[in-house]
Amino acid sequence: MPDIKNYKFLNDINYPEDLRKLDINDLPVVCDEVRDFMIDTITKTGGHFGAGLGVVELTVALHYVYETPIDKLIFDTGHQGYPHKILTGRKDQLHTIRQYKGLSGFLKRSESEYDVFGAGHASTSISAALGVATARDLQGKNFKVAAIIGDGAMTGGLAFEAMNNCGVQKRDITVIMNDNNISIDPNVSAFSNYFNEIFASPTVQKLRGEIWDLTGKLDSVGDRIRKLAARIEGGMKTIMTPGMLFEALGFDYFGPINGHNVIKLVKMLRMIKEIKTPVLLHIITEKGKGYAPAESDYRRLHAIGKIDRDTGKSLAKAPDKPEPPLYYKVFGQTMVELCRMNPYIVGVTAAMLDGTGLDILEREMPNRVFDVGIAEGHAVTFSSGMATEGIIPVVAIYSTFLQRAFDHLTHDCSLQKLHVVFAIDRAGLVGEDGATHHGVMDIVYLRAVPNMTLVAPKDEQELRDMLYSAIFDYTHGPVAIRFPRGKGVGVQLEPMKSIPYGKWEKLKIGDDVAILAVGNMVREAMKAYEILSERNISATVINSRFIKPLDYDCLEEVCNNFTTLITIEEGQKMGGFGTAVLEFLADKDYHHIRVLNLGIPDKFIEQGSQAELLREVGLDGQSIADQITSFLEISQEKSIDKVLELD
Ligand SMILES: Cc1ncc(C[n+]2csc(CCOP(=O)(O)OP(=O)(O)O)c2C)c(N)n1
Repeated sequence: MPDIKNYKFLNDINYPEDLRKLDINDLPVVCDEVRDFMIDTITKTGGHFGAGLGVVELTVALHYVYETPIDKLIFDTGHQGYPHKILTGRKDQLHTIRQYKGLSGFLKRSESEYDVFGAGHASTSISAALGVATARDLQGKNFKVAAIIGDGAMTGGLAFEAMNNCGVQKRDITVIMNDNNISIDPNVSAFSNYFNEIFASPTVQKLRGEIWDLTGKLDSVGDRIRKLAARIEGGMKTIMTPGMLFEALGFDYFGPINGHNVIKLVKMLRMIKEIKTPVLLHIITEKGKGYAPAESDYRRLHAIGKIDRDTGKSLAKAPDKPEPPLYYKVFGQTMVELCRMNPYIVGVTAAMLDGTGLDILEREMPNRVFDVGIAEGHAVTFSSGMATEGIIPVVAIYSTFLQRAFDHLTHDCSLQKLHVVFAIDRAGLVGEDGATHHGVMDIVYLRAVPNMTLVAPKDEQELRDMLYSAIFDYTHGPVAIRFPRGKGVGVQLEPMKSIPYGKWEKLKIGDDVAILAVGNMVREAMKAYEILSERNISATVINSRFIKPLDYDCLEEVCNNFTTLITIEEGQKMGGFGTAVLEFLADKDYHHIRVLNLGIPDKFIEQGSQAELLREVGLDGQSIADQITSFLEISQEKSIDKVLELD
């Protein structure tokens, strides 16, 4: 464990009860210390950064006012949970965050009783909080429930569904909206535009100042002022808040207040805590607060690798030779080329402009990119609508987040055979973000959808070719292209060409075993091929780039020439590509063929580097070669046993 500085308060704060022993006037120093500790640790280890720095005061105030863990705090998304972890028994382990066997970068019930509800995907907190509040009331228990949600997460439909339901149920629940106007990229929502316009008004600025002063004096002047404050708040609602919206949803709205004034926050939270019906507290914060490089470059410092604390510059060593490009950058650049070829192509993202590489297209052709906010379901149905009118949408969504849009891609897109192209990035094990973010379900759920074509490139050039083919050739319905997080293979990029529909590619010809590998696993299969060759095992390696439809001709040929097949995919094994091959063998009565399916086992995989995790699940070249070797030995023993039985 690295040395922890000599802080005035933080060294003695291990749990919120330690915090609650302090005087309210000590809290600003506590906040400075929490912030300093977080900056010190995370600049050395890497991790989510800007969001946590922005909620230091809020987190301190919440744990000070609420009796956690009896009172329940439910943080949305979880990437802002670092100060919460520091205050809830995990300060000494913060340096392990996002590492193999270390702390999760998000909130996780199994990690701490203070993590009331696990998170990683956005917009769930209000739903979950309402569930907790309902369970409390059903059991006649007595505690407070607060959901903490960012303005970005507020753009997700689930947040609105939950707010709507809160208004009907009228339970004792508090929603704290942390408004920093930033999602990862600048937040895109009519809602946040509305706030911005309101806050720009001079009248509102003046009223805001007055209400802040009043709330600052609440403790000393007591009930009379509290009532006056409430009256002024009431008056302000109609002038300066989206009062109508929140009122219609059944919430009492308070704010906006300065989310970096911890003392005022405490006073406001104490007042709100007394209210027994749905309350929404709107606080204004700054992402990256207190760390100059993060304040000025919130995009880059949303999540960081190891950086120099003083300059904010990356400490990653520059590579000795040029490295292969990142898949998502190749995607973004290819989209520019494609959009230049055809005016009907557009890119669609759900709040991940930078992350998907569509920022590259946006810079070249801003009117050809649509960022719809954290709204994956909407992104898909919106794209389906465009497709009915002849636009060719390329929807770029990470595999893990596309899970949100399953009904949309089934009911709205595939059922109507609409030509929408899905660019499914971060498919496979993503590494440090862990279980909430691995993209390991998409093969399973996409191959079950009629009319869907599902492909996976073996390298970055094949990604380009697949995009080209999906847009110009495979026009009879939706096409999904899954590709991994990280660097390509390093092949020379060349002009795009068509890939024949439904055709696999033989890469190596051997006699002992046939390996059918999907996407990123082709690279590992080729490594395994080399190791197997040294063991005198000769393998055929096939780039099984079409997951749906399978290449039935090639599969037939393989079945007629081999008695041992290996399938490899970086996705859940249960119901995935390997299962598709087994279904084929069963349908065609190829009972003599022994199959080894390699993929992700039936459990959630935690965080670590991609290499560590591939090793853990046996999907790196070495492990693949070892598993094939022992499988072949077993096969051989079995066939000898069979011969003996016959004798
Ligand atoms: C369903 C889903 N889509 C996308 C993401 C990726 N994502 C992580 S944080 C984030 C922005 C959240 O913005 P906000 O709620 O305002 O929190 P802030 O970081 O500004 O504190 C996004 C889009 C996600 N976590 N979940």
